[in-house]
Amino acid sequence: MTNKTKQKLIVTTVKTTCCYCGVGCGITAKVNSDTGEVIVIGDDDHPANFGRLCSKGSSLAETLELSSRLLVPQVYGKPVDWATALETVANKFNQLIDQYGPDAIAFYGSGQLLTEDYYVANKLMKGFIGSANIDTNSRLCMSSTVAGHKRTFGSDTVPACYDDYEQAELIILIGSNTAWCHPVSFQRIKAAKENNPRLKVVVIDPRKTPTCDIADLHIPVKIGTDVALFNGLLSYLYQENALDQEFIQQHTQGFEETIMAAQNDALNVATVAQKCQVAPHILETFYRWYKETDKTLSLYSQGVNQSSSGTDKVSAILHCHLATGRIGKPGCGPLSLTGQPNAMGGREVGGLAHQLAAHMDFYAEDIERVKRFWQSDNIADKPGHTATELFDAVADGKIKAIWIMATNPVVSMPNADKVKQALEQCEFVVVSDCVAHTDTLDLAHIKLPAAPWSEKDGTVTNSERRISRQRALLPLAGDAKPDWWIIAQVAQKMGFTDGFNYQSNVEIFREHARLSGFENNNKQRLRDFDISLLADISEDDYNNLQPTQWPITAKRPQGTARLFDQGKFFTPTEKANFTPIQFKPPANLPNQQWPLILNTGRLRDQWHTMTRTALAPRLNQHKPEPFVEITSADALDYGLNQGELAQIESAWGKMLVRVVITETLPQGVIFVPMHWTAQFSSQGRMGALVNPVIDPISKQPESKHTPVKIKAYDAQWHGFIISRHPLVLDGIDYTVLVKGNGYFHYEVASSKNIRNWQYHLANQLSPYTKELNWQTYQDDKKLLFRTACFSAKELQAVLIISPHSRLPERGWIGSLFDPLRTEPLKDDERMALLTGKPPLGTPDVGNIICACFNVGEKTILSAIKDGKLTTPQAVGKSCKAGTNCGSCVPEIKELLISHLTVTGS
Ligand SMILES: Nc1nc2c(c(=O)[nH]1)N[C@H]1C(S)=C(S)[C@@H](COP(=O)(O)OP(=O)(O)OC[C@H]3O[C@@H](n4cnc5c(=O)[nH]c(N)nc54)[C@H](O)[C@@H]3O)O[C@H]1N2
Ligand SMILES: Nc1nc2c(c(=O)[nH]1)N[C@H]1C(S)=C(S)[C@@H](COP(=O)(O)OP(=O)(O)OC[C@H]3O[C@@H](n4cnc5c(=O)[nH]c(N)nc54)[C@H](O)[C@@H]3O)O[C@H]1N2
Ligand code: SF4
Ligand SMILES: [Mo]
Repeated sequence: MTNKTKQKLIVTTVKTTCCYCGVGCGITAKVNSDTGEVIVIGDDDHPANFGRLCSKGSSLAETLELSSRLLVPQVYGKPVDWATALETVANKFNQLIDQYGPDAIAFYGSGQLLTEDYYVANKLMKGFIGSANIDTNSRLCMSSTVAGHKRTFGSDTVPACYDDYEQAELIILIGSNTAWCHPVSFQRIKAAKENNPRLKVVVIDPRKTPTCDIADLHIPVKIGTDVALFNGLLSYLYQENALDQEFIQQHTQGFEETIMAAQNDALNVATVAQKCQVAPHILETFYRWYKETDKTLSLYSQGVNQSSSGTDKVSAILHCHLATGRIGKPGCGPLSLTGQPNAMGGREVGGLAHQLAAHMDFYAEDIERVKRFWQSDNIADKPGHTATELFDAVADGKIKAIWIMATNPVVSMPNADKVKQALEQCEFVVVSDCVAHTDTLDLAHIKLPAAPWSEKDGTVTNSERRISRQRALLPLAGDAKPDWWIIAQVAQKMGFTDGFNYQSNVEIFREHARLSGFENNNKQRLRDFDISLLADISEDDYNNLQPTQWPITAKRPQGTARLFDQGKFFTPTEKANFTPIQFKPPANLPNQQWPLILNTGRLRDQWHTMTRTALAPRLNQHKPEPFVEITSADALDYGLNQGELAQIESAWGKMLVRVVITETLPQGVIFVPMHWTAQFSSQGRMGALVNPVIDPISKQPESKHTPVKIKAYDAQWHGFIISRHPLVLDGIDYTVLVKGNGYFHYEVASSKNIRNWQYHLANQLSPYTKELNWQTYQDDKKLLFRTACFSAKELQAVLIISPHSRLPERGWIGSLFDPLRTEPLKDDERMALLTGKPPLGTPDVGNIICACFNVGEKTILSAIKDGKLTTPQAVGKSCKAGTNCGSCVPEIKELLISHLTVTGS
């Protein structure tokens, strides 16, 4: 046999779906079943991405490591077999239910569960335990959209689809940093714009984000004022006679009251401009474009949802589409960009505490129907606690046991210190996760190892209602099990044997599909979610299921691209509802004590609480540290300097982060990324500060608006350590861990003096290597200390301490730890470690801008300078940056501009 045929036998190709954002990109994975090696590329045939992947998706293979995984069940800190773990959970749940009733138990799930997992969790809690105390992180994510959709359409329906990107002539991105958070959709819109010069893009965001790169107009609204903006638009269209009166008459109800309320709220551009703090001519331009363009698509995300007026913001956006009849037609409509890979699947199975299953509610007839379908006599008869209420009930001791699956609430919930305390005090905390340590898992009494992406298998639904398969690439590692299996086993051990006797995921999917069509024929209350055509799907067909948009029924066997094409909605009258709404400012306004507003959100290369993305060194180099963005005027007022540290405090908690001065924000607002946790930083967990105010209808927290104060942090010293081995750094005020290629990089700073660093380091490194030798430079007067330690000739760690934050470049020191490097350090490199300056001619790449090709800021800048480059295309040609996923092109443009500004050319 030749080498070539040998290779062929062991490499298999598996088509699956990305586990990150709601774009839901198809992936083609090549798996070497002998070595477990995986290569990931975009699936050319998948209609969500047609072969494209962003930096996160394309580095998925780099996250498939076992050393960080939770691989064995643990009960009170002891590794046990599955039978013991499952029985412990089931017995304790039963005991607590006997003692206190079913509402003493709660589940907290996530849009990162597969539909099959989610279905079983919801069925167990609502159908058999008999409580609706199951909510999910979707409460923090999409619940305002769910509430807005239901109030307006009678159903939680996303009417439009991605094909509309190419057909639209006006795309409005509201509270969405699409360039970083839905990068493949962003690239698709960018390409559509290049192909169709008529297509205009408007970005509505208080920050000037990288998404503004393709904006014809940026509207920097004041946080929380979108209702005024869209009420203003409705009034304007009305006054300009630009409404579709026929559509309003035939297909909607409640218009009169709504237009009155809108006029009251936002009669003219001047009023709106004042409320939104936007220049009137910017608003006028937007309103005019909206009036003139039939094919209008509104894409929106967390700047809309995460607000105490989130539901009203959604309604205000939908109203403008209904009033102009721009819905259910190609190239127009509202389309909420969902965050998580299965945010939509969670909504389908009723993962939120106020829903039942298959888009049913807690109406008597729904309860009765689901009860019959599940053949259970113990179904919940009322909604349960929503996320913030649920953790409050844990804190109050009303909930005695909680099972958290696929989410990290100690980081992501508002008032997260309270959530942490609640879990510390809770009698019984069960957590299912894939990694061994998270801020939440570390508080669990029972730890259950769940199968991650690459090992689990089932379905997910993306933003455009498209159901795709996630397929396992690798066998289950250690004792890890799929979430549906874990939940079904606990159910059976609790005594619910009949309803949970699933042998495989396809059985669950069939049941879910069957329920979607079950008695779905009441003309008064038809349900939009219907995939009944798949109710008897064979195992083979399930395994080969092609990405399809629901509804999927006998009438629509190929799925459905757009809904509401007939102007019929899922209300008893089949008419969509207008609801009179009025702008309300955020609940907690800044004041003398808390003068600034904290806005929070995402970075390009990290996913939420970093449990997966932080494993890929190249994803950590874009923004290695937690930081706060602040305007230069505010920085001056509060005595902050670029690159130094600042303490931010709210009425709820504190954090310590690096200062980044920028003019992309309005004055009075600061921005902090949501990603850092106690696993990666000593004081970077932003959830601790975030106010727990919620939208009264959707109960979604106002995560984008918390009053805070900020002050400079007075460090005695700053420094960093780059080490071949992980270290434990206790007692230092500021520590941040950045995983690099072959090394662990720690940023450190403290207000307390630390003596004898060498001794501490030697202690930490002793488990890994003996007989260290050191080279040290010390200047006690200048408080400078640099040391490098070696074992034989191999570099083990470098420590640099200084009284100020201007420290040597980390990039070139990190590169000395490259695992592929075999030769010992050269003399000039050793010397460089002492002087803190790289040897002459050493390329220092700077922060990574292009994660796909690992190209740093400094490399790009020198390419621009040396080649006199003026376009991103020329930069791409010169150093490849920006030529794969394209997510970094906005930053390359910024570098081009900054170079032009500096050189004045
Ligand atoms: N790289 C990356 N991508 C992700 C994720 C990730 O963790 N990392 N997470 C995924 C998930 S779960 C989600 S939900 C999505 C979120 O995707 P996005 O919603 O796009 O992301 P965010 O950064 O949370 O917030 C978007 C913007 O809302 C703006 N904003 C704040 N307040 C207001 C306001 O009052 N009005 C308006 N109009 N805008 C406002 C913020 O300034 C911010 O730029 O991203 C998904 N994609
Ligand atoms: N201030 C502020 N707070 C926010 C936001 C914000 O913008 N600002 N955004 C909110 C939003 S939109 C969201 S979606 C949340 C996200 O916040 P979280 O859901 O808390 O964050 P993740 O890091 O995604 O947590 C997922 C956990 O599940 C694990 N996991 C991954 N896959 C699986 C699996 O298949 N099974 C199991 N059992 N575990 C798995 C991961 O290791 C990780 O520990 O944060 C919310 N919180
Ligand atoms: S855009 Fe990126 S993160 Fe989102 S699904 Fe596609 S590859 Fe994954
Ligand atoms: Mo989300």
